Amino acid sequence: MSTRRKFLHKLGFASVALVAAPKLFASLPTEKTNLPIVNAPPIIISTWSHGIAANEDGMKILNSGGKALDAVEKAVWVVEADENNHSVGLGGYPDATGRVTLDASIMDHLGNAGSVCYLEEIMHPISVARKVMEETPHVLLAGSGALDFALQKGFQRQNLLTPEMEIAWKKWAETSEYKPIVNFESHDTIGLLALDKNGHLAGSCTTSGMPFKLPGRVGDSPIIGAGLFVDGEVGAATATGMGELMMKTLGSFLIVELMRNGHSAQEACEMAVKRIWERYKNEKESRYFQVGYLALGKNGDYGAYSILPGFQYALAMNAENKLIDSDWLIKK
Ligand code: SD4
Repeated sequence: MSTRRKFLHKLGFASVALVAAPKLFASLPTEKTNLPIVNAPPIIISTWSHGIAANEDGMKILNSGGKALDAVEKAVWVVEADENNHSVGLGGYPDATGRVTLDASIMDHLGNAGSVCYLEEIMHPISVARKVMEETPHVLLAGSGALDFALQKGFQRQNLLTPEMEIAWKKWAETSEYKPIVNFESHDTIGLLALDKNGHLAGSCTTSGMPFKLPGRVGDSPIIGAGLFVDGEVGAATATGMGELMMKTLGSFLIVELMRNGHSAQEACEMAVKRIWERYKNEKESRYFQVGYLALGKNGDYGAYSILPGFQYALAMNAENKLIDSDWLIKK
């Protein structure tokens, strides 16, 4: 190629870059900051019926002018500490070997993130995740390293396997049939999103994962972008259900990106659910696949959608806190 042609060639690229620039800038987060308010903060949205109690605690913080980050951490404590909830913290189902292992993540409006996975013997993994976010240069600590870190930070070690869950595990162990299928009626991970009076978003997600999972299995909840994603300029999303499906599609990240590109929170949840279904519907056990997504925009727009019926979420705003049945995809 002649020098002149090389020059023109380069110039060609330069002009393409200039033409493309407005498009690139159009997708920058700042474009979303002036969206009209749909619902005024404070708002909290969370998964399942236990979300009602969690929202209530979180709203006490937000109504008194507290931060979304504090609300999303403290709100889920009530569920982590509830031994009657069998998918989160104390009283969670153990893995196939009888060990209760926990996954949790937290994000703030600045894009800071912290998470823990395969953590044992700590009742509030969400608070360990927050410490990872605020007091280490890392995002995710796993297993014994996460436990050592928690103990160093003053968390107390405690047995999380309740007598009831021990009996359930022993009964299961008689046949030890392992199916990585989550029945949609037995989900109860908590994912919770909050928008505070300053317009700041935050999110949290905490779980003991799938009952009798293979030892070492980690789900979507501690994976940033899968079980939780927050972009303070756009919106936040969280997930419950069969974690492998969210992990393979990075569903929470996808929802926030769809919102960034102009979709409502509801549309974004629906598109992320459809993405899963279109790709995995032909798998053998797909009739059992359940995923529920929640989304909350910086402007107070919210959405929820699941693959199968049965997903419920708790919405607190305008001095109300109510349980709502989500819409779903497979209607037949
Ligand atoms: C997981 N997503 O570990 C979690 C399970 C769940 O309600 O949401 N259960 O795959």
